[in-house]
Amino acid sequence: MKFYYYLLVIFLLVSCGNKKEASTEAETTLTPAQQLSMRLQNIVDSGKYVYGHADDTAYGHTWEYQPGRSDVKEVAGDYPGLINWDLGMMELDSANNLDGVPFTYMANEIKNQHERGGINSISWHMRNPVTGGNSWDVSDTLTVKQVVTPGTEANKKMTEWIGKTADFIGSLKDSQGNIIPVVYRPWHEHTGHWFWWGSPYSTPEEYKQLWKMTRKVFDEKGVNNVVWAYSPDKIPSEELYIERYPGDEMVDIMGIDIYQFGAEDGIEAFRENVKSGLGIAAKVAKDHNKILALTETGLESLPVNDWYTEVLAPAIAPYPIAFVCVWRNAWKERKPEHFYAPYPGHPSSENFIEFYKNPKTLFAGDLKNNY
Ligand code: BMA
Repeated sequence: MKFYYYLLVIFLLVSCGNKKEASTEAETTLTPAQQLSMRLQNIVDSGKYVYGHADDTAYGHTWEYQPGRSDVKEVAGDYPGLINWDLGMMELDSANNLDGVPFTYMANEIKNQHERGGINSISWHMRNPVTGGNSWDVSDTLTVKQVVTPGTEANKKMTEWIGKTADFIGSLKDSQGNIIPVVYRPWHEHTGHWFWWGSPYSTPEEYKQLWKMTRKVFDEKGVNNVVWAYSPDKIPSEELYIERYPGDEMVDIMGIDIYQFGAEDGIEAFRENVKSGLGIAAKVAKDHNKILALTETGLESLPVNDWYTEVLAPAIAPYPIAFVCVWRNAWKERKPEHFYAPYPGHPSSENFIEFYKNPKTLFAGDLKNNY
């Protein structure tokens, strides 16, 4: 009897060992991007979502570039689960991005966020390659057409610009030299009128070409650490959500950007916009078998003290999002009213701690331990 028992133990040990080997092998054959996609899918399957904050560890309401600091951590005790970074001005070889963040600092903070278990996402407010203005320069309505027409100056310039972002993203590494996967969300809010790539200034086909040329450059360089996110601004219909969608082979995450404007008087419209916009995105994401996210949101200055628990959390609760990301907390010497997460002493702080304690919200520590 004892003999059979030992045999059974040996058999179990051997088969567990094999399984472990098999799964390690499977993990190593996945690209960094596939690993992050799986992680995001696991998060969705758990019924929880990651809380994100743009530029979180670069600066906050009362400070700039002090390693280790974060308004979110100083209020809630942990770093956000996701931090968004912006590559605007990288195209001009500037040392700092459009909001002043040095790209070397950014790369280091992406590493820190990754090593604490968190996720990074990246957006790109790039200049207008035809006028020389910024992303918001919509004075030339043919910019997109020129950019996507092979052989034009604008097309050459943009191909180079995309190459610079691909090199940066492809070079993001942790302390062990492993490539760090990121969510990348180029050409965002294209259903709005404020960026030169917005829908009034291009045909759907031209807009899709922007994506195609971007993917071509990244693929040719062999960049394999990008989970691609598509994120229109709020839209009234499924048709409009999909009208400029570049295709299932280009996109991993279907997102949407929806902000609240106004204080108490803006709550109802925000609820409606999330219900319709995120509802549409959720349906389309399901149909296309993609991950859903609320890629940008927020209420500037947080004039509604319980916004996080009474407005945001209930509005997004019905939808299977992987993450929700609020915009940045600008340093008060630059833009005093421009913040979306509370800082210590802000009247919303207590409420934010409640939001942090909500079992559905995931911060960096939760991700490190469980996902
Ligand atoms: C906007 C504002 C701007 C900023 C831009 C890119 O929403 O925050 O101040 O330059 O995003 O980050």
